[in-house]
Amino acid sequence: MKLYTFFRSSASYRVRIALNLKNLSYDQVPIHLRRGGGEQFTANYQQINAQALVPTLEDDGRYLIQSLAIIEYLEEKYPNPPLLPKAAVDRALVRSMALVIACEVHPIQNLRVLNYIKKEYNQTDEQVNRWAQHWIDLGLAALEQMIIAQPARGKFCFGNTPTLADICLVPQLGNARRFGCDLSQYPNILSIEKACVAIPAFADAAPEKQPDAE
Ligand SMILES: N[C@@H](CCC(=O)N[C@@H](CS)C(=O)NCC(=O)O)C(=O)O
Repeated sequence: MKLYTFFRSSASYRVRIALNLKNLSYDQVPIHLRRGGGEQFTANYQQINAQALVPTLEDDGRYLIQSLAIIEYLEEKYPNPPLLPKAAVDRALVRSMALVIACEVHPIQNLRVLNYIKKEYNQTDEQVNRWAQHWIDLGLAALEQMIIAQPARGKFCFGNTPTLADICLVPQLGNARRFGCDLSQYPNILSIEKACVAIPAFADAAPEKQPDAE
């Protein structure tokens, strides 16, 4: 398998964690999101990812996009270790936690959205950062409550093994720090992060450990 990735991309980071948790080997193809106006916009890359976003996973000559679709694909093809719990209701809960990050938070603090706000609406870096902080905080506050309220409290977002929810959470915390969010308001999230980064699959997927890290 080949993963088209950027070290600092949190969506790519999710897929790296999932591949590592499932002990799957893969090659990385770095796509630099800023260099030369952004390598994601080259015609070659847009042929495999019409959205001009990373990640893309190449497997058996097929190109898969959207990190959650890629992770669900890996889950179906390589079910062990599972990244979702067994009961349908628990799976829905874990997916909902993942989607708080992947649908409500991440898309509106993404590079192209921030660039658009900055240029089209003449916002300063500080104003753009405040926008990102606002949406990240709203999502993390909800997630902290969901973690406290859920029936399978354990070391991770759900229970005592990492799931799709943790895979989305950890990369988002990196973004949150980059935008200067105060994470001390989320003690449960922070303790889950600590449990996650103690696992090599998470630690090895970190941006600073990637071959294209700067
Ligand atoms: N929902 C997509 C999001 C992908 C995404 O937004 N990727 C970002 C990096 S984390 C990107 O490629 N940004 C490039 C840009 O904004 O131009 C997924 O989960 O794969």
